[in-house]
Amino acid sequence: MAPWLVRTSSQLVRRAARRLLSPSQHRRHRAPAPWKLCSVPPVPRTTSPAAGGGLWEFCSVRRFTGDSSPAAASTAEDGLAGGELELDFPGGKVSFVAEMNFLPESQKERINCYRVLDDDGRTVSGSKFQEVSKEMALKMYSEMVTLQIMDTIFYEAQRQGRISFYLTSHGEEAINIASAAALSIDDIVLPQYREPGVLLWRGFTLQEFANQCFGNSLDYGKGRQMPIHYGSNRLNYFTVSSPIATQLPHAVGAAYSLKMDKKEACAITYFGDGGTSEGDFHAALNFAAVMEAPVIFFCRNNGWAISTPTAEQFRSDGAVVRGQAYGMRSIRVDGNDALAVYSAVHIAREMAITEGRPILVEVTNSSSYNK
Ligand SMILES: Cc1ncc(C[n+]2csc(CCOP(=O)(O)OP(=O)(O)O)c2C)c(N)n1
Ligand SMILES: [Mg+2]
Repeated sequence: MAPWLVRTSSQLVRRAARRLLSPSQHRRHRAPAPWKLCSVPPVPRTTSPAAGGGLWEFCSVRRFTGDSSPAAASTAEDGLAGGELELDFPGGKVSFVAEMNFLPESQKERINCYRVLDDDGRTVSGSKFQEVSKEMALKMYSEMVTLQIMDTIFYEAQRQGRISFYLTSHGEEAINIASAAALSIDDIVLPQYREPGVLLWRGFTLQEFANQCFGNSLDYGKGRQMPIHYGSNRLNYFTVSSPIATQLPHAVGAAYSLKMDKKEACAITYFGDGGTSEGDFHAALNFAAVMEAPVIFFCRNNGWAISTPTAEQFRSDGAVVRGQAYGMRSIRVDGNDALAVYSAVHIAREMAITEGRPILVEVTNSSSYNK
């Protein structure tokens, strides 16, 4: 530490200790300074800037743990015993330590992945999940099959030159259908391009899909968009936009408006691992966390952004740890497991709406680029 800094901090400690020993003097020179020596144990922090706390609450306040007696104060004057100090810093208390610890670049173990079904479709013993009725399970299965067939037909139509562009959701059927099944129609969807199953689940007909892909007169966009850029006001589904990740900040705004209107609904935005490499991802997560917007960030991590593998996009443990870094509850889920995806989104939605907070769900999937 620079000598002047050592001097300054020990002067501050001494001055603070003197104030404690002489309350009248303390009152006379009530400091505008942000440093304050006070008695401990510190009262649980009840006010925050968000809850109406003043600027004072927002300042750094140095508290000594233990006794606030003169004896304790003189101990403080003798030197800074690292473990005995806490910094009351915006966001919570921070302990001082004597060691210099750099955070490691990653956790020892990677974040685990929630699953309910094993590779043979049997329930993993002890797994916790949301029950679905037989009718619901059948509808989910039948929509997954419909999505696969629709994809095959349109993909072949594109290969034959009948439509100019197409992308399939092969391998991501469970991600599409199970997440959609866990939502309510009032929830606003802001998609990327690999989630037509969400629209299918909400009642978009195969004819409506075809109208858009062929850009005919019945297409809601009147042929002004590339194929697969679906959208539906009726079904609360924002139109797919080509630039990756622009829908994320939009979703936060939409979610915040739902919160202001006290609606029993959330916004959900879908994006790929490639979307997490855009600045919009970071802006949106921070914006949502600070504004406490009821939005679900649903990341489909399939390992690739076209020809760029995730290893060349980021070095973090996927997207899930980045949710936590922005102060958001986050979970990693097996994207091939419809029951796990359904359960995670069901709970995420409940938490987002009842607690007014964003949630990040990262689903892993390794099959969509192998088709
Ligand atoms: C801002 C922007 N940059 C680049 C592109 C070109 N592009 C289209 S799809 C894509 C890959 C996206 O990968 P990911 O988000 O992981 O989605 P996936 O295709 O894997 O489902 C890219 C880079 C784009 N559409 N927008
Ligand atoms: Mg991807």
